[in-house]
Amino acid sequence: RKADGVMDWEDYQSVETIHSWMDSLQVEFPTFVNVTTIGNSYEGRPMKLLKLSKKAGNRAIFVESHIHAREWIGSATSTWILNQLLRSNVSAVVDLANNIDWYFLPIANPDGYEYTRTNNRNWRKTRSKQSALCYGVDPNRNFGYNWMVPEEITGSTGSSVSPCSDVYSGPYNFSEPECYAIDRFLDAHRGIFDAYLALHSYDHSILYPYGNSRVPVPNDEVLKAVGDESARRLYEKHGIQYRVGNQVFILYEASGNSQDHAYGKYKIPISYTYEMRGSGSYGNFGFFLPPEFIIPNAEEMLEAFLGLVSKAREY
Ligand code: ING
Ligand code: ZN
Repeated sequence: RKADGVMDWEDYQSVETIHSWMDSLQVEFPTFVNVTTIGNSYEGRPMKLLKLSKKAGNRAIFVESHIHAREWIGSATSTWILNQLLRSNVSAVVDLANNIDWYFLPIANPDGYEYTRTNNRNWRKTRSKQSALCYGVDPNRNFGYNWMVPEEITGSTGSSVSPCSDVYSGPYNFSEPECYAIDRFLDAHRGIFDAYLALHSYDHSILYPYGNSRVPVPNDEVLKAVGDESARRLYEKHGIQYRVGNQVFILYEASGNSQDHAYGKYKIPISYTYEMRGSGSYGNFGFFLPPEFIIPNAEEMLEAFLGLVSKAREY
């Protein structure tokens, strides 16, 4: 183990360690790494975003991770992949780094993450005060597109109007500054993104819009084919089988999530939520995935990204 405050992937790292590591990358690679703060969390922590761009005119991919506080594997994985994009000599990875602009938001819910490190390991939401007794909104139910719109058949929004619920939608859409910051950033960068990837845990699945509808989206076949290739490449690394499909069919109804917002409002055509390790083959750890699984999970997710990009280039 390295000293506290030094970035590695043998353990989960604090918000501060991850953010200062991001800043150090900008110092190390000043010509192609740029770190900005796209907003502040409810408690005032920066929402740090890293842009990696090696070539003018590239299309771009947005990677959102760790929007749910207890899903620690999210930021551990996105930072590992980012590190590979910066340092790997593997030609397929170098190709990804050179020919795509990458925007990484490793910790989309910094208040929640810190709370899980200090108070309650099982916290999911943000940390905004919502009622006399209850805190937090589910940030993945707080986005504006189809916010609180029920699914046609079940009538379920997959969210709750109760401030004490773990899937509380919030008093209004974008009540949470974390979600609003993402929305403002996407609004200011319309038209540059071909893909929006949200990293969660745990289920071993690749989900796509809409979270409140079983009606196939116009490019459902593309999303299925690209997702299948991503899952195939992931499987080849360590043998974990991911399911691929519409969010409602694969998991459950969930309106107001970021994947739907990116797809529906900003017309980003490839929009997925990856539900990564925690269940199944390697033990039922749930959200509390031991740190020795960070690198295996990240390795297979890098393969998943390689598969996604190679297949998406056919369209
Ligand atoms: N699962 C996601 C959640 O927000 C999800 C599932 C994905 C819903 C994409 C909507 C869109 O509930 C976890 N584990 O957070
Ligand atoms: Zn989640």
